[in-house]
Amino acid sequence: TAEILLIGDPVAHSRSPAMHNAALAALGIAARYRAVQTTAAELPDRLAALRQPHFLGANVTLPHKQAVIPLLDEIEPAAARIGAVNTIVRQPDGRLLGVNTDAPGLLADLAAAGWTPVEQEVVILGASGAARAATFALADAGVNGITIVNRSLMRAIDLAAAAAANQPALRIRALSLSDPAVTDVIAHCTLLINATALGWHDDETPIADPPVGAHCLVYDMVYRETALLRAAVARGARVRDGRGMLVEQGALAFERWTGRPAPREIMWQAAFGV
Ligand code: SKM
Repeated sequence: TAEILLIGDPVAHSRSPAMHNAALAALGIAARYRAVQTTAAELPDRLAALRQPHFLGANVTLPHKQAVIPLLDEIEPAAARIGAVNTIVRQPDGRLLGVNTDAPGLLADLAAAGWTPVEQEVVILGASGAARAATFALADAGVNGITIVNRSLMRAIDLAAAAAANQPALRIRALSLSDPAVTDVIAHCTLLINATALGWHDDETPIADPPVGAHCLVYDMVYRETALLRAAVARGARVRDGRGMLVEQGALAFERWTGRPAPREIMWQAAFGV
């Protein structure tokens, strides 16, 4: 049986195994998808093992999306630009190719929500691999401006500089989460994205009560109802959780590993049961 791994830390919460195993079964593909908790110290060995012939590839999740890059043989140009990999495709000769399906997955789900990039002022919370994918995807889509808000200002500046080098016409800036200007930027934004992992536990949120207006779409990459989304609803904003993005980034990865169209409805049903 062929294998696909989810490499991250933590991974126990992930819906990817249920989602991908249902898709593999539906298409009669003799492979299984398995989450393997992997520390940073274990990462090189985990990737070396992935070169064995029975592996189709892997997904990579927090906190390793940037750290895997130097361990791969080839990075697709889009993933190289983003500086984050969430999908590894094992080539027939054993070489490992790094791909990013988070960026197109986010754009596909935003489009499904009826969102268009015209006249958009975006705030991205976080500067992780997922935040990098969101920043480059939205910059390429042609939004007006992006503000990256992060606990570590250095990491936010790094990401803003990379995106600015890529899209000189884009208005982009970086703010520390503790900067008083954050309140005003959030009040005026039209899309607020949580790209941090804060929200997996009920009491966690990147911002307790974001002062979003009713004109704002609040998008949480966490794929459950979060405290952030509840606070946004109370403010009258539109909200969307990360379920659609999980399915779409997974479907794009599945198509790369198997060469077959992904059964998106089966994947949604298996992951979320509705
Ligand atoms: O990029 C995705 C990853 O492919 C899978 C995942 C999950 O299983 O929770 C989350 C995102 O990081």
